[in-house]
Amino acid sequence: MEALVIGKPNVGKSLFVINFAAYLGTKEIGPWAESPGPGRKKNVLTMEEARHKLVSPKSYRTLSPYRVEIDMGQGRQRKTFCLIDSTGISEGVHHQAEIRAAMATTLTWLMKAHLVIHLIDVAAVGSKRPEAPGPVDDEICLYAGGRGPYLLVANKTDKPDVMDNLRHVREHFSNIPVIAVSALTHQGFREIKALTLRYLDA
Ligand SMILES: Nc1nc2c(ncn2[C@@H]2O[C@H](COP(=O)(O)OP(=O)(O)OP(=O)(O)O)[C@@H](O)[C@H]2O)c(=O)[nH]1
Ligand SMILES: [Mg+2]
Repeated sequence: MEALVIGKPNVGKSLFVINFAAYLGTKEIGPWAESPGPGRKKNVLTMEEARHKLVSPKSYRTLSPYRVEIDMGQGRQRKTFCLIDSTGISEGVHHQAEIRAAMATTLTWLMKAHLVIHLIDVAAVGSKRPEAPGPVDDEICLYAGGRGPYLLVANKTDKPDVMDNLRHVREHFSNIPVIAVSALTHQGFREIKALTLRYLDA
């Protein structure tokens, strides 16, 4: 099973993928390439190296979607799946060809992933920052939610004064549960794990 982590740039997809994978017992990330394209050198990173290299306050840090193999449990209880980190999806057509191509790869994953984990930045609600929830989130929710297993996740709940924003997000997406998480503090990971396991068994 492949679980795609998708959302606008900078919402915390990479930190979520790395920290959730670590929470589930993963010890390394990779093979990972600095940028897309054939013949690029690929590395395996420790979780600490991955946080250092892949997480950044700059938008479009992740240009080369990569898979993280997750192996949970042992023997007959063993469960495996793949988490996929992706490029931020933003409104409109981006002026940089490399970013457009990376977004296209992400949208291809969106069409075939078994589970879609859609992150929004609850701390950015109402701001003019690139990570602020916007029309593209409505479109991802409509498409992925109508297509198959889908989780809508409000990230960065550790940040101050986010409760009003969370209420606003829940009102906006009133027909779907919004799971509050912090990729930084691991808040909400237990719930995401339980739901992911349920979809693995389905
Ligand atoms: N406080 C807080 N900061 C977070 C959290 N998740 C991510 N961040 C920060 O938000 C910024 C963006 O995180 P990334 O994981 O690089 O975001 P991304 O969605 O992968 O970004 P792109 O790859 O550029 O699309 C970084 O500075 C992270 O440290 C969180 O739960 N809480
Ligand atoms: Mg990223």
